[in-house]
Amino acid sequence: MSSIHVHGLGYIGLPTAAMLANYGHSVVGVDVDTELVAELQNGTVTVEEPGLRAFVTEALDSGNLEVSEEVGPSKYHIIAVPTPFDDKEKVAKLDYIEEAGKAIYPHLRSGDSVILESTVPPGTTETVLQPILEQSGHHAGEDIALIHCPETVLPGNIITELRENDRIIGGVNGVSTEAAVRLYDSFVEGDIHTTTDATTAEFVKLIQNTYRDTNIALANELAKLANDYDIDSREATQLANEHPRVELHQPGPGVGGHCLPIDPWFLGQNSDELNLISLARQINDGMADYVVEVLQSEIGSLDGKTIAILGIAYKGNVDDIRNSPGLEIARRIQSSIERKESSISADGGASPGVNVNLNDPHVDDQTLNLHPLDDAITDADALVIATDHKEYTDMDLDRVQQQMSGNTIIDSKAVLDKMRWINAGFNLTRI
Ligand code: SAJ
Repeated sequence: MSSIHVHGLGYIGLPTAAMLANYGHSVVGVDVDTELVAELQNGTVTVEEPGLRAFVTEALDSGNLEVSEEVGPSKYHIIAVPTPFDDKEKVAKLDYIEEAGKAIYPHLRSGDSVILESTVPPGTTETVLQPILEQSGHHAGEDIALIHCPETVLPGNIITELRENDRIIGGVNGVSTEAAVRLYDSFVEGDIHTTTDATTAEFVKLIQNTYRDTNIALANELAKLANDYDIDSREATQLANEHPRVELHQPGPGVGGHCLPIDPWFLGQNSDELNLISLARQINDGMADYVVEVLQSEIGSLDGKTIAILGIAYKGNVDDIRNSPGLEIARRIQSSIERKESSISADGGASPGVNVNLNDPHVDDQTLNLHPLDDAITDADALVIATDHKEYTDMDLDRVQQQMSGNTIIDSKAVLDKMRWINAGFNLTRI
Protein backbone atom coordinates (compact mmCIF):
# COMPACT_ATOMS: atom_id res chain seq x y z
CA MET A 1 0.00 0.00 0.00
CA SER A 2 1.29 3.43 -0.90
CA SER A 3 1.27 6.90 0.52
CA ILE A 4 -0.63 9.18 -1.83
CA HIS A 5 -1.45 12.88 -1.94
CA VAL A 6 -4.48 13.85 -4.01
CA HIS A 7 -4.33 17.55 -4.92
CA GLY A 8 -7.76 19.13 -5.51
CA LEU A 9 -10.84 17.72 -3.74
CA GLY A 10 -13.58 18.48 -6.26
CA TYR A 11 -15.79 16.22 -8.39
CA ILE A 12 -12.84 14.03 -9.36
CA GLY A 13 -10.21 14.42 -6.63
CA LEU A 14 -12.53 13.71 -3.70
CA PRO A 15 -13.95 10.41 -4.99
CA THR A 16 -10.48 9.39 -6.20
CA ALA A 17 -8.97 10.06 -2.76
CA ALA A 18 -11.79 8.14 -1.07
CA MET A 19 -11.46 5.26 -3.54
CA LEU A 20 -7.73 4.89 -2.92
CA ALA A 21 -8.26 5.10 0.85
CA ASN A 22 -11.03 2.49 0.71
CA TYR A 23 -8.60 0.21 -1.12
CA GLY A 24 -6.19 0.48 1.80
CA HIS A 25 -3.80 3.21 0.67
CA SER A 26 -2.75 5.94 3.03
CA VAL A 27 -4.18 9.08 1.44
CA VAL A 28 -3.93 12.78 2.16
CA GLY A 29 -6.48 14.86 0.28
CA VAL A 30 -5.18 18.40 -0.18
CA ASP A 31 -7.07 21.52 -1.18
CA VAL A 32 -6.31 25.23 -1.04
CA ASP A 33 -9.95 26.00 -0.12
CA THR A 34 -9.84 26.40 3.68
CA GLU A 35 -13.63 26.15 4.02
CA LEU A 36 -13.82 22.94 1.97
CA VAL A 37 -10.99 21.37 3.97
CA ALA A 38 -12.72 22.27 7.26
CA GLU A 39 -16.03 20.84 6.01
CA LEU A 40 -14.44 17.58 4.93
CA GLN A 41 -12.50 17.31 8.18
CA ASN A 42 -15.92 17.42 9.89
CA GLY A 43 -17.21 14.75 7.54
CA THR A 44 -19.46 17.10 5.51
CA VAL A 45 -19.73 16.37 1.78
CA THR A 46 -21.73 18.94 -0.19
CA VAL A 47 -21.41 17.62 -3.76
CA GLU A 48 -24.60 15.87 -4.96
CA GLU A 49 -23.30 12.60 -6.36
CA PRO A 50 -24.98 9.25 -5.70
CA GLY A 51 -23.21 7.32 -2.94
CA LEU A 52 -20.38 9.85 -2.51
CA ARG A 53 -21.23 10.97 1.01
CA ALA A 54 -21.16 7.42 2.42
CA PHE A 55 -18.08 6.56 0.38
CA VAL A 56 -16.09 9.53 1.72
CA THR A 57 -17.34 8.92 5.26
CA GLU A 58 -16.14 5.30 5.04
CA ALA A 59 -12.70 6.50 3.93
CA LEU A 60 -12.46 9.13 6.69
CA ASP A 61 -13.71 6.72 9.39
CA SER A 62 -11.16 4.08 8.35
CA GLY A 63 -8.36 6.55 9.12
CA ASN A 64 -6.91 5.96 5.62
CA LEU A 65 -8.09 9.35 4.37
CA GLU A 66 -6.93 12.61 5.90
CA VAL A 67 -7.81 16.04 4.60
CA SER A 68 -5.38 18.91 4.84
CA GLU A 69 -4.24 22.20 3.38
CA GLU A 70 -0.63 21.14 3.85
CA VAL A 71 1.44 19.19 1.30
CA GLY A 72 4.07 16.72 2.49
CA PRO A 73 6.27 13.97 1.09
CA SER A 74 4.40 11.13 -0.61
CA LYS A 75 5.19 8.21 -2.93
CA TYR A 76 2.50 9.36 -5.35
CA HIS A 77 1.04 12.82 -6.01
CA ILE A 78 -2.16 12.86 -8.04
CA ILE A 79 -3.20 16.26 -9.40
CA ALA A 80 -6.95 16.65 -9.98
CA VAL A 81 -7.34 20.44 -9.93
CA PRO A 82 -9.65 22.42 -12.25
CA THR A 83 -8.44 23.85 -15.55
CA PRO A 84 -10.75 26.85 -15.99
CA PHE A 85 -11.58 27.98 -19.49
CA ASP A 86 -10.97 31.48 -20.80
CA ASP A 87 -14.07 31.75 -22.95
CA LYS A 88 -12.88 34.89 -24.75
CA GLU A 89 -9.49 33.54 -25.81
CA LYS A 90 -10.74 29.92 -26.02
CA VAL A 91 -7.78 28.66 -23.99
CA ALA A 92 -7.26 26.68 -20.81
CA LYS A 93 -5.98 28.52 -17.76
CA LEU A 94 -3.30 26.34 -16.20
CA ASP A 95 -2.64 28.35 -13.01
CA TYR A 96 -4.03 25.67 -10.67
CA ILE A 97 -1.77 23.04 -12.23
CA GLU A 98 1.21 25.36 -11.90
CA GLU A 99 0.29 26.05 -8.25
CA ALA A 100 -0.04 22.33 -7.52
CA GLY A 101 3.35 21.68 -9.15
CA LYS A 102 4.93 24.43 -7.03
CA ALA A 103 3.40 22.97 -3.86
CA ILE A 104 4.66 19.48 -4.69
CA TYR A 105 8.22 20.00 -5.89
CA PRO A 106 9.83 20.94 -2.54
CA HIS A 107 8.67 17.56 -1.17
CA LEU A 108 9.80 15.34 -4.05
CA ARG A 109 12.23 12.49 -3.38
CA SER A 110 13.87 10.05 -5.79
CA GLY A 111 11.40 7.34 -6.77
CA ASP A 112 8.26 9.48 -6.28
CA SER A 113 5.60 9.74 -8.98
CA VAL A 114 3.48 12.71 -10.06
CA ILE A 115 0.30 11.92 -11.97
CA LEU A 116 -1.74 14.63 -13.70
CA GLU A 117 -5.43 13.69 -14.02
CA SER A 118 -6.84 17.14 -14.85
CA THR A 119 -8.01 17.63 -18.44
CA VAL A 120 -5.39 19.73 -20.24
CA PRO A 121 -4.30 20.88 -23.72
CA PRO A 122 -1.91 18.41 -25.38
CA GLY A 123 1.66 18.95 -24.19
CA THR A 124 0.82 20.38 -20.75
CA THR A 125 2.37 17.56 -18.69
CA GLU A 126 5.71 17.90 -20.42
CA THR A 127 5.88 21.63 -21.15
CA VAL A 128 4.12 23.14 -18.12
CA LEU A 129 4.26 20.69 -15.21
CA GLN A 130 7.60 18.99 -15.84
CA PRO A 131 9.77 22.17 -15.69
CA ILE A 132 8.12 23.17 -12.40
CA LEU A 133 8.69 19.75 -10.82
CA GLU A 134 12.30 19.73 -12.04
CA GLN A 135 13.00 22.83 -9.95
CA SER A 136 13.40 20.20 -7.22
CA GLY A 137 16.65 19.06 -8.87
CA HIS A 138 15.02 15.74 -9.80
CA HIS A 139 14.43 14.75 -13.43
CA ALA A 140 11.21 13.34 -14.83
CA GLY A 141 11.80 9.98 -16.45
CA GLU A 142 15.08 9.60 -14.55
CA ASP A 143 14.70 9.69 -10.79
CA ILE A 144 11.02 10.74 -10.58
CA ALA A 145 8.07 9.48 -12.61
CA LEU A 146 5.71 11.84 -14.43
CA ILE A 147 2.48 10.65 -15.97
CA HIS A 148 -0.79 11.85 -17.48
CA CYS A 149 -3.75 9.64 -16.62
CA PRO A 150 -6.99 11.36 -17.64
CA GLU A 151 -10.14 10.94 -15.60
CA THR A 152 -13.12 9.77 -17.63
CA VAL A 153 -15.93 9.39 -15.11
CA LEU A 154 -19.50 10.48 -15.82
CA PRO A 155 -21.04 12.83 -13.23
CA GLY A 156 -23.95 10.93 -11.69
CA ASN A 157 -22.11 7.61 -11.90
CA ILE A 158 -18.67 8.61 -10.63
CA ILE A 159 -17.94 5.92 -8.06
CA THR A 160 -18.87 3.02 -10.32
CA GLU A 161 -17.01 4.48 -13.30
CA LEU A 162 -13.87 5.23 -11.25
CA ARG A 163 -13.63 1.55 -10.53
CA GLU A 164 -14.97 0.07 -13.75
CA ASN A 165 -13.85 2.36 -16.60
CA ASP A 166 -10.75 1.58 -18.61
CA ARG A 167 -7.84 3.96 -17.94
CA ILE A 168 -5.31 5.46 -20.32
CA ILE A 169 -1.87 5.92 -18.82
CA GLY A 170 0.86 7.88 -20.57
CA GLY A 171 4.16 8.38 -18.77
CA VAL A 172 6.99 10.55 -20.02
CA ASN A 173 8.90 7.26 -20.26
CA GLY A 174 8.24 3.54 -19.72
CA VAL A 175 9.35 3.53 -16.09
CA SER A 176 6.93 6.39 -15.32
CA THR A 177 4.07 4.54 -17.01
CA GLU A 178 4.79 1.36 -15.03
CA ALA A 179 4.79 3.26 -11.72
CA ALA A 180 1.29 4.60 -12.46
CA VAL A 181 0.02 1.23 -13.72
CA ARG A 182 0.98 -0.31 -10.35
CA LEU A 183 -1.14 2.27 -8.52
CA TYR A 184 -4.26 2.19 -10.75
CA ASP A 185 -4.11 -1.62 -10.88
CA SER A 186 -4.87 -1.62 -7.14
CA PHE A 187 -8.48 -0.45 -7.72
CA VAL A 188 -9.34 -0.26 -11.43
CA GLU A 189 -11.42 -3.17 -12.67
CA GLY A 190 -11.50 -2.00 -16.30
CA ASP A 191 -8.55 -2.46 -18.63
CA ILE A 192 -5.49 -0.26 -18.29
CA HIS A 193 -4.14 0.95 -21.63
CA THR A 194 -0.70 2.44 -21.80
CA THR A 195 0.60 4.94 -24.35
CA THR A 196 4.11 5.84 -25.30
CA ASP A 197 3.94 9.42 -24.01
CA ALA A 198 1.92 11.81 -21.86
CA THR A 199 0.83 14.01 -24.79
CA THR A 200 -0.98 11.10 -26.49
CA ALA A 201 -2.86 10.42 -23.24
CA GLU A 202 -3.86 14.12 -23.05
CA PHE A 203 -4.98 14.05 -26.69
CA VAL A 204 -7.02 10.86 -26.21
CA LYS A 205 -9.02 12.38 -23.36
CA LEU A 206 -9.85 15.46 -25.43
CA ILE A 207 -10.89 13.55 -28.52
CA GLN A 208 -13.28 11.38 -26.50
CA ASN A 209 -15.25 14.47 -25.44
CA THR A 210 -14.81 16.07 -28.87
CA TYR A 211 -16.25 12.98 -30.54
CA ARG A 212 -19.29 13.26 -28.30
CA ASP A 213 -19.70 17.02 -28.79
CA THR A 214 -19.32 16.80 -32.57
CA ASN A 215 -21.72 13.87 -32.76
CA ILE A 216 -24.30 15.84 -30.72
CA ALA A 217 -23.84 18.80 -33.11
CA LEU A 218 -24.68 16.48 -36.00
CA ALA A 219 -27.75 15.26 -34.09
CA ASN A 220 -28.77 18.89 -33.44
CA GLU A 221 -28.41 19.82 -37.11
CA LEU A 222 -30.41 16.73 -38.09
CA ALA A 223 -33.11 17.76 -35.60
CA LYS A 224 -33.43 21.15 -37.29
CA LEU A 225 -33.55 19.52 -40.72
CA ALA A 226 -36.16 17.02 -39.52
CA ASN A 227 -38.25 19.90 -38.18
CA ASP A 228 -38.20 21.55 -41.61
CA TYR A 229 -39.43 18.27 -43.12
CA ASP A 230 -42.04 17.99 -40.38
CA ILE A 231 -40.76 14.66 -39.08
CA ASP A 232 -39.56 13.51 -35.66
CA SER A 233 -35.76 13.48 -35.63
CA ARG A 234 -35.65 11.16 -32.61
CA GLU A 235 -37.63 8.51 -34.45
CA ALA A 236 -35.40 8.93 -37.51
CA THR A 237 -32.23 8.77 -35.40
CA GLN A 238 -33.38 5.65 -33.62
CA LEU A 239 -34.07 3.95 -36.94
CA ALA A 240 -30.73 5.11 -38.40
CA ASN A 241 -28.95 3.70 -35.35
CA GLU A 242 -30.31 0.23 -36.18
CA HIS A 243 -27.48 0.08 -38.73
CA PRO A 244 -24.47 -1.69 -37.19
CA ARG A 245 -22.06 1.13 -38.10
CA VAL A 246 -24.20 4.16 -37.19
CA GLU A 247 -24.25 5.63 -33.68
CA LEU A 248 -25.86 9.06 -33.72
CA HIS A 249 -26.23 10.91 -30.43
CA GLN A 250 -29.35 12.73 -29.25
CA PRO A 251 -30.26 16.34 -30.03
CA GLY A 252 -31.18 18.73 -27.24
CA PRO A 253 -31.25 22.31 -25.95
CA GLY A 254 -27.45 22.63 -26.10
CA VAL A 255 -24.46 20.95 -24.53
CA GLY A 256 -23.74 21.83 -20.92
CA GLY A 257 -21.38 20.84 -18.13
CA HIS A 258 -17.71 21.55 -17.79
CA CYS A 259 -16.35 19.03 -20.26
CA LEU A 260 -17.99 18.79 -23.68
CA PRO A 261 -18.45 22.56 -24.24
CA ILE A 262 -14.82 23.23 -23.31
CA ASP A 263 -12.48 20.33 -24.03
CA PRO A 264 -12.75 20.57 -27.83
CA TRP A 265 -11.25 24.08 -27.63
CA PHE A 266 -8.22 22.71 -25.73
CA LEU A 267 -7.28 20.80 -28.90
CA GLY A 268 -6.82 24.14 -30.63
CA GLN A 269 -4.63 25.69 -27.93
CA ASN A 270 -1.43 24.90 -29.85
CA SER A 271 -2.83 24.23 -33.32
CA ASP A 272 -4.78 26.11 -36.04
CA GLU A 273 -6.57 23.02 -37.29
CA LEU A 274 -9.94 23.35 -35.51
CA ASN A 275 -12.55 23.60 -38.27
CA LEU A 276 -15.31 21.00 -38.02
CA ILE A 277 -14.78 20.95 -34.26
CA SER A 278 -15.30 24.68 -33.79
CA LEU A 279 -18.33 24.65 -36.12
CA ALA A 280 -19.80 21.84 -33.98
CA ARG A 281 -19.29 24.03 -30.91
CA GLN A 282 -21.14 26.90 -32.60
CA ILE A 283 -24.02 24.63 -33.59
CA ASN A 284 -24.37 23.33 -30.04
CA ASP A 285 -24.08 26.82 -28.55
CA GLY A 286 -26.81 27.98 -30.94
CA MET A 287 -29.37 25.46 -29.71
CA ALA A 288 -30.74 27.71 -26.96
CA ASP A 289 -31.68 30.28 -29.62
CA TYR A 290 -33.21 27.53 -31.72
CA VAL A 291 -35.38 26.36 -28.80
CA VAL A 292 -36.62 29.95 -28.35
CA GLU A 293 -37.36 30.18 -32.09
CA VAL A 294 -39.39 26.97 -31.93
CA LEU A 295 -41.22 28.29 -28.86
CA GLN A 296 -42.06 31.53 -30.68
CA SER A 297 -43.25 29.66 -33.74
CA GLU A 298 -45.67 27.73 -31.49
CA ILE A 299 -47.04 30.54 -29.29
CA GLY A 300 -46.15 33.69 -31.22
CA SER A 301 -44.79 36.72 -29.40
CA LEU A 302 -43.53 36.04 -25.89
CA ASP A 303 -44.67 39.45 -24.66
CA GLY A 304 -46.89 39.10 -21.63
CA LYS A 305 -46.50 35.32 -21.56
CA THR A 306 -45.44 33.04 -18.71
CA ILE A 307 -42.89 30.42 -19.69
CA ALA A 308 -41.79 27.67 -17.29
CA ILE A 309 -38.29 26.33 -17.86
CA LEU A 310 -38.10 22.85 -16.39
CA GLY A 311 -34.51 21.89 -15.68
CA ILE A 312 -31.47 24.07 -15.25
CA ALA A 313 -28.99 21.34 -14.28
CA TYR A 314 -26.87 20.65 -17.36
CA LYS A 315 -28.17 17.10 -17.55
CA GLY A 316 -30.60 14.72 -15.91
CA ASN A 317 -30.49 13.82 -12.22
CA VAL A 318 -27.43 15.93 -11.31
CA ASP A 319 -27.28 19.29 -9.49
CA ASP A 320 -24.54 20.85 -11.62
CA ILE A 321 -25.57 24.04 -13.46
CA ARG A 322 -22.27 24.82 -15.20
CA ASN A 323 -22.99 25.95 -18.79
CA SER A 324 -26.66 25.21 -18.20
CA PRO A 325 -28.74 25.06 -21.42
CA GLY A 326 -31.89 25.77 -19.34
CA LEU A 327 -30.45 29.02 -17.96
CA GLU A 328 -29.22 29.98 -21.43
CA ILE A 329 -32.74 29.51 -22.81
CA ALA A 330 -34.10 31.70 -19.98
CA ARG A 331 -31.57 34.43 -20.87
CA ARG A 332 -32.42 34.22 -24.57
CA ILE A 333 -36.14 34.49 -23.83
CA GLN A 334 -35.52 37.58 -21.73
CA SER A 335 -33.23 39.15 -24.30
CA SER A 336 -35.64 38.44 -27.18
CA ILE A 337 -38.11 40.65 -25.33
CA GLU A 338 -35.48 43.27 -24.47
CA ARG A 339 -34.51 43.52 -28.15
CA LYS A 340 -38.16 43.90 -29.03
CA GLU A 341 -38.70 46.45 -26.28
CA SER A 342 -35.94 48.68 -27.60
CA SER A 343 -37.47 48.64 -31.09
CA ILE A 344 -40.94 49.21 -29.64
CA SER A 345 -39.81 52.10 -27.48
CA ALA A 346 -38.63 53.85 -30.64
CA ASP A 347 -42.24 54.21 -31.69
CA GLY A 348 -43.47 54.87 -28.20
CA GLY A 349 -45.17 51.55 -27.42
CA ALA A 350 -44.77 49.55 -24.24
CA SER A 351 -43.98 45.89 -23.69
CA PRO A 352 -45.55 43.91 -20.89
CA GLY A 353 -42.40 41.74 -20.72
CA VAL A 354 -42.18 38.01 -20.25
CA ASN A 355 -42.42 35.99 -17.08
CA VAL A 356 -39.88 33.14 -16.87
CA ASN A 357 -40.38 30.61 -14.06
CA LEU A 358 -37.38 28.40 -13.39
CA ASN A 359 -37.71 24.98 -11.78
CA ASP A 360 -35.18 22.31 -10.92
CA PRO A 361 -35.81 19.72 -8.22
CA HIS A 362 -32.08 18.87 -8.02
CA VAL A 363 -30.64 22.37 -7.76
CA ASP A 364 -30.46 24.35 -4.54
CA ASP A 365 -29.11 27.77 -5.46
CA GLN A 366 -30.19 30.80 -3.44
CA THR A 367 -28.95 33.19 -6.13
CA LEU A 368 -31.58 31.92 -8.55
CA ASN A 369 -35.27 32.45 -8.14
CA LEU A 370 -36.28 28.80 -8.38
CA HIS A 371 -39.93 27.77 -8.13
CA PRO A 372 -41.35 24.46 -6.94
CA LEU A 373 -42.68 22.50 -9.93
CA ASP A 374 -46.36 23.21 -9.19
CA ASP A 375 -45.73 26.97 -8.87
CA ALA A 376 -43.60 27.11 -12.01
CA ILE A 377 -46.29 25.43 -14.10
CA THR A 378 -49.30 27.29 -12.69
CA ASP A 379 -50.71 29.68 -15.33
CA ALA A 380 -47.81 28.98 -17.71
CA ASP A 381 -48.52 29.54 -21.39
CA ALA A 382 -45.76 27.10 -22.29
CA LEU A 383 -43.33 24.66 -20.69
CA VAL A 384 -39.80 24.21 -21.98
CA ILE A 385 -38.25 20.99 -20.71
CA ALA A 386 -34.48 21.51 -20.79
CA THR A 387 -33.18 18.66 -18.60
CA ASP A 388 -34.03 14.97 -18.56
CA HIS A 389 -34.72 14.72 -14.83
CA LYS A 390 -36.76 11.72 -13.76
CA GLU A 391 -39.27 14.07 -12.08
CA TYR A 392 -40.29 15.46 -15.49
CA THR A 393 -40.81 12.05 -17.07
CA ASP A 394 -43.06 11.24 -14.09
CA MET A 395 -45.12 14.48 -14.28
CA ASP A 396 -48.85 13.95 -13.80
CA LEU A 397 -50.47 14.85 -17.13
CA ASP A 398 -53.90 15.72 -15.64
CA ARG A 399 -52.36 17.98 -13.05
CA VAL A 400 -50.22 19.79 -15.62
CA GLN A 401 -53.30 20.26 -17.78
CA GLN A 402 -55.25 21.79 -14.89
CA GLN A 403 -52.42 24.09 -13.83
CA MET A 404 -51.21 25.52 -17.16
CA SER A 405 -53.11 28.28 -18.86
CA GLY A 406 -51.77 27.26 -22.29
CA ASN A 407 -51.09 23.83 -23.79
CA THR A 408 -47.66 24.18 -25.43
CA ILE A 409 -44.71 22.05 -24.37
CA ILE A 410 -41.27 22.15 -25.96
CA ASP A 411 -39.73 18.87 -24.88
CA SER A 412 -36.11 19.40 -25.84
CA LYS A 413 -34.95 16.20 -24.08
CA ALA A 414 -37.77 13.90 -25.23
CA VAL A 415 -38.69 12.95 -21.68
CA LEU A 416 -42.47 12.78 -22.21
CA ASP A 417 -44.44 10.06 -23.95
CA LYS A 418 -45.16 12.22 -26.99
CA MET A 419 -48.34 10.61 -28.33
CA ARG A 420 -49.91 10.31 -24.88
CA TRP A 421 -49.52 14.05 -24.24
CA ILE A 422 -50.58 15.02 -27.77
CA ASN A 423 -53.65 12.77 -27.55
CA ALA A 424 -54.54 14.49 -24.27
CA GLY A 425 -54.65 17.83 -26.11
CA PHE A 426 -51.15 19.21 -25.59
CA ASN A 427 -49.30 20.98 -28.37
CA LEU A 428 -46.05 19.11 -27.79
CA THR A 429 -42.94 19.70 -29.91
CA ARG A 430 -39.70 17.81 -29.51
CA ILE A 431 -36.30 19.13 -30.48
N1 SAJ B 1 -25.97 15.54 -24.47
C1 SAJ B 1 -26.76 15.70 -25.60
N2 SAJ B 1 -26.97 14.61 -26.41
C2 SAJ B 1 -26.43 13.39 -26.14
C3 SAJ B 1 -25.63 13.25 -24.98
C4 SAJ B 1 -25.40 14.34 -24.17
O1 SAJ B 1 -27.26 16.78 -25.90
O2 SAJ B 1 -26.68 12.45 -26.92
C5 SAJ B 1 -25.69 16.70 -23.60
C6 SAJ B 1 -26.12 16.51 -22.14
O3 SAJ B 1 -27.49 16.78 -21.97
C7 SAJ B 1 -25.22 17.50 -21.44
C8 SAJ B 1 -23.94 17.44 -22.27
O4 SAJ B 1 -24.29 16.85 -23.51
O5 SAJ B 1 -25.73 18.81 -21.49
C9 SAJ B 1 -22.80 16.67 -21.64
O6 SAJ B 1 -23.28 15.49 -21.03
P1 SAJ B 1 -22.55 14.07 -21.16
O7 SAJ B 1 -23.35 13.10 -20.38
O8 SAJ B 1 -22.32 13.75 -22.58
O9 SAJ B 1 -21.11 14.30 -20.57
P2 SAJ B 1 -20.49 14.90 -19.21
O10 SAJ B 1 -20.00 16.28 -19.53
O11 SAJ B 1 -21.40 14.75 -18.07
O12 SAJ B 1 -19.25 13.91 -19.03
C10 SAJ B 1 -18.32 13.73 -20.11
C11 SAJ B 1 -18.12 12.23 -20.33
N3 SAJ B 1 -17.38 12.00 -21.55
C12 SAJ B 1 -17.75 11.06 -22.45
O13 SAJ B 1 -18.74 10.38 -22.33
C13 SAJ B 1 -16.85 10.88 -23.64
C14 SAJ B 1 -17.40 11.65 -19.11
O14 SAJ B 1 -17.08 10.28 -19.34
C15 SAJ B 1 -16.09 12.44 -18.86
O15 SAJ B 1 -15.39 11.95 -17.73
C16 SAJ B 1 -16.47 13.87 -18.58
O16 SAJ B 1 -17.12 14.38 -19.76
C17 SAJ B 1 -15.21 14.66 -18.28
O17 SAJ B 1 -14.92 14.86 -17.11
O18 SAJ B 1 -14.48 14.99 -19.23
